[in-house]
Amino acid sequence: MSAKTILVTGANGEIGHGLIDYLSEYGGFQIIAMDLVPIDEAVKSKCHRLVTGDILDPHLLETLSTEHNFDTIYHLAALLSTRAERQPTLAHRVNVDGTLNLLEIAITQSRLQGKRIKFIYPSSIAVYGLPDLETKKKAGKIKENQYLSPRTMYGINKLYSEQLGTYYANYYRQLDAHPLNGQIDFRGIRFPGLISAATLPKGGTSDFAPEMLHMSAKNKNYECFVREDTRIPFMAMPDAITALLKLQAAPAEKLTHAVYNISAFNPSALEFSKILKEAFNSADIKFISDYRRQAIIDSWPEDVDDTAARSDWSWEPKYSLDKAFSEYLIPTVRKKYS
Ligand code: AKB
Repeated sequence: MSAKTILVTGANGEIGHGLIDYLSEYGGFQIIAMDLVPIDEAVKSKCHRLVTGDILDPHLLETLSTEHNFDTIYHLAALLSTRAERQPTLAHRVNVDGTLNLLEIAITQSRLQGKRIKFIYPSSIAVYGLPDLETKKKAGKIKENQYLSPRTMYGINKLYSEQLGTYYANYYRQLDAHPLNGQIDFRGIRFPGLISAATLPKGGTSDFAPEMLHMSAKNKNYECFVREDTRIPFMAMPDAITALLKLQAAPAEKLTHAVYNISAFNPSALEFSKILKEAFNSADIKFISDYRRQAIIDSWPEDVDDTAARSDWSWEPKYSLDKAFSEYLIPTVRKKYS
């Protein structure tokens, strides 16, 4: 069987690295890795082709589309929540117009190949907007259709892009004599904060947890920018990669949603710091809340209800909180910085 060609945008990001590692280890895929800056050394050798370029450049995307037959597009490129607040118009261009360009390429590819193209999209808990802390506490695990009033440019971009994907999959050019809908198989996951032992995120607001981990492992002081009682859902990076692959592989007839919540654990920032202080005796973590970034995190849910993902495509995290720290995060960062 010939290798399936997979386009990965945002290949240098945290999810990009993990996904490329996994796909190349698993075998049977030709990975076309694309990023705004040259593809990192760590993943270079695992890809069939490296593309340095902008998802806002339709000419580049069209050229790529004439040169390859994509089976699946993992559209990972995005500006995360903190960076998007600082550069809102750029964020809108990258997060929305960039997604639109990729959806257009998926349509072109489906016409050229005469088949449905899978479009896998990482969305975020940032699509939710809880009005205040009391509501957040009371709401507990929230479902996919609740509290969809994002407060950030990034959350708005993600929610709208989910809807764009659903539109392209179901209603695109619906007035044409031969409408093109049904040619894209759009599937999304609303990720919680992700924690990788290998890489650090850039420009997110859930970054306090991975930063705390990496700074503690490096014996450096860390000033955490949220309050001790701050609680949002998190997940270990290997589970995030597994989730993308599982959703990609799920039979279409089993899917009841276009976009799914998934969750693994949700310690408070204080609980998180205690685990790290136990693992790294010299860890020095202070809580100095930045009220602006805190407000963003306070608008995100304490936890999400992932029942639909569990029942439709057997989502189940491998890493509970204890297991994530004892079997993945702590041993891997120790090795990384030793
Ligand atoms: C961010 O903090 O912006 C991201 C996210 C939760 O989507 N990590």
